[in-house]
Amino acid sequence: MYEYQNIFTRVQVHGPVDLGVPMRHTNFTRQGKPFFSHLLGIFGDAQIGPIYLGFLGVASLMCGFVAIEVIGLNMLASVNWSPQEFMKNFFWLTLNPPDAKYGLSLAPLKEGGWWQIAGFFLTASILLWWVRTYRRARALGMGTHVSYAFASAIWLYLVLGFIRPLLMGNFSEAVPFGIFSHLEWTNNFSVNYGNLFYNPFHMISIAFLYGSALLFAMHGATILAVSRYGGEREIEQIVDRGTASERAALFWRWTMGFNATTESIHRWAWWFAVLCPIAGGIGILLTGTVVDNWYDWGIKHGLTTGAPYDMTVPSTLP
Ligand code: 07D
Ligand code: 07D
Repeated sequence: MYEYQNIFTRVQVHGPVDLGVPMRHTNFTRQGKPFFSHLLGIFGDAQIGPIYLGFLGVASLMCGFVAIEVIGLNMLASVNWSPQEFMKNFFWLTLNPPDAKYGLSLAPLKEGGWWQIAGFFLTASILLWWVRTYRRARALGMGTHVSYAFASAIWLYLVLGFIRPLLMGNFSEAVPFGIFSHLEWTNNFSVNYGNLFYNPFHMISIAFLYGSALLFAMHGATILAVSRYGGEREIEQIVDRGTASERAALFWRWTMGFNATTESIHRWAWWFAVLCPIAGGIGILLTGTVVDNWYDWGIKHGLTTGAPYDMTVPSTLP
């Protein structure tokens, strides 16, 4: 009865390798001889491969490789080509966008030109990968929900690194490539534009971020809780009474009066996840273009009076 109360998937059923459905309308085949991995089977499906790379996959990986190479070699150059220093300082190393004086023009390589080249290839890689998700979904006769979810993240990425800098007339507005430098950029962005907390689209984005975590926890927990009745094998369950699916639904109807359905919970999850970067992208796009200072905006629209909070201990206390 308690065998399912484990953080990992415990049962690994092995059959012959599954080659998947036949492929239509393609010049490419799937690569690699499929094999099983017990270790990976603990986390997911034990069968590895075959993988479909195709033209778009190869093109995307090549562009991604060029981007990482340009970023990595610039970082290595910044520590005098010392591999030890590179490893030691990796989190602090950065490839920065051009200086403000270059506006939207091509900058000399060492003054942001490399950043522009890396940005071009990273973006090409991400967009090619997007088309790949779309085409693979279509080839399998699926909907394109994954592609459109990915597109929402790409929207925020493009706003941060391309669309907003275009509107501001300056690539110096864009995000640097670096672990801690991109955090500093995020902090500076908020400070320079009067604290992002007062940006209503940042608020909406946060609500969907937190909401996504909550929904993910509720859904994951519910399905695990009925996996002892085979609840993760949804399809056989949906129409019958007394099944895992019905218990899962009744649990929420009894605890909060309302329950999602096995279909609608995934629509909730999709919309919460997708609306996080969509709202975020709108918030970033408005910053510096329409609103220069979110704190002043907050005062004007009654979000805050502007009076500083007194965080000191009141003097009446002992
Ligand atoms: C778990 C899926 C796997 C993805 C992972 C990330 C790289 C970068 C670096 C070549 C959830 C792989 C990382 C490929 C390699 C170089 C130099 C997704 C999962 C594991 N951030 N951010 C991180 C990116 C922005 C912010 C971590 C990317 C904005 C804050 C990682 C982008 C702003 C914090 C990272 C991007 C912002 C982070 C963990 C692009 C506002 C953290 C990410 C392309 C949104 C956290 C040191 C993660 C951290 C963190 C990657 C954009 C803010 C390095 C690729 C500009 C406040 N970001 N980020 O798990 O620990 O995501 O930073 O837009 O605290 Mg970031
Ligand atoms: C980055 C989408 C792009 C990623 C793509 C992936 C690869 C790697 C991987 C090979 C994440 C490409 C992947 C290349 C391949 C492998 C493994 C999505 C990305 C396409 N904030 N804030 C948000 C909170 C503050 C600031 C969003 C909280 C401060 C800025 C989110 C707090 C200041 C920006 C959020 C807080 C500040 C944001 C991000 C609390 C800093 C943004 C949503 C509790 C001092 C971004 C409108 C997201 C945004 C953003 C949360 C505080 C600055 C909801 C909880 C006040 C500048 N913040 N923030 O999905 O959209 O990101 O803002 O304090 O740009 Mg914030």
